[in-house]
Amino acid sequence: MRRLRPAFAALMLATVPLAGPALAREMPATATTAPAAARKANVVILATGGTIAGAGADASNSATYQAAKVPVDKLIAAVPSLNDLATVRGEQVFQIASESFTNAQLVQLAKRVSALLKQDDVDGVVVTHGTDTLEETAYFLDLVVKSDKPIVVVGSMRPSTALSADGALNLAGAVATAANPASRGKGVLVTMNDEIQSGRDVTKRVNIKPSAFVSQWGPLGMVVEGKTYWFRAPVKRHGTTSEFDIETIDTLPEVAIVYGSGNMNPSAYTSAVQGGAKAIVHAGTGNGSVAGYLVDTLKDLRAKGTLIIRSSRVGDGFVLRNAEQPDDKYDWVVAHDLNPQKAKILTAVALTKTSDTAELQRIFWEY
Ligand code: DAS
Repeated sequence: MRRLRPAFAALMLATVPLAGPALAREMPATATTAPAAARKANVVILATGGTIAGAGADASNSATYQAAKVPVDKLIAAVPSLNDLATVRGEQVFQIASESFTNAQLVQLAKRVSALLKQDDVDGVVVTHGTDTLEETAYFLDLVVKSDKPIVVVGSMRPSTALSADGALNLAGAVATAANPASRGKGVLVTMNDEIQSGRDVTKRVNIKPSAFVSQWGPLGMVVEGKTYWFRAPVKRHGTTSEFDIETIDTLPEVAIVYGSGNMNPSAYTSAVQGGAKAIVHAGTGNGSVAGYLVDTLKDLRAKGTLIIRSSRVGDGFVLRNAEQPDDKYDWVVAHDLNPQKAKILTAVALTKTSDTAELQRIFWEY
């Protein structure tokens, strides 16, 4: 084959759509292609703000910029190849940096997602979101939206104005994943940096690079050039197998996190309860350890009705029940492998149904 001059080859590549019919024709004969009659999936993009909607003053600004500036229609218009992947439309639910999310906004977003997925003409939902609390929103939706249709939460680590911005490709990956029937029943998904992560497991581990999002049990798969590749499926309850339903939840109880370190002050816990917390997630050192001089404070708070959940400030692993502390004796709960922020979400959801510690511990084992 005549060798193409590099510049011409680059031009050719630039005109190849990200995915869709052209790529399908080039797939090997063994690849399965959807029946010609199959319509493109209908995907709704719910925009909430964040860096993926951010804008900086200069292309060199990959970390200095303003989040939550670009409206959803511009996000969609910036990636024309989305229309090769699905029929998409956008709704601007919020325009905020995600560190500012409140429980009321979490509930409002989940109710909108639930309502859309009940519609026969909606095949999947993508939520564009800031990265700071993306993992909490993804887990919340995983717990309370009773649908097996794909829900994909996506953000970006660089604003669209920056060199090597990651938002457009992350959004394309999210739409491709939401449009693909193979994504059904896998719980809420997060597509960042070509990987498909479980909304339950994923966490933001680095604060300034595109590979920021990781799951200690590994990604579920990858999305590359508009196609999804799966290697794992979740085993924890979610969506239609969850006992929780956003249709029956209007508010979430207050849950506080107290971060463990040396030289703690018991007032961090008592003031959280005075501030309205119904439960405290102790982000303990190591295996959810509790300083000896704190034990009586936590026992006293438990005796007065506050739930105590032992998590860990350590990113990976899981807290063993009755190891560092006699949880059975103190009537405390362990967060298993959930980090403190995920444990806070599950505790708040669980408290909409029960405050029984045996039930809470069962819920932490199962979700
Ligand atoms: N402030 C961050 C947020 O909105 C920006 C981002 O990373 O999306 O979560």
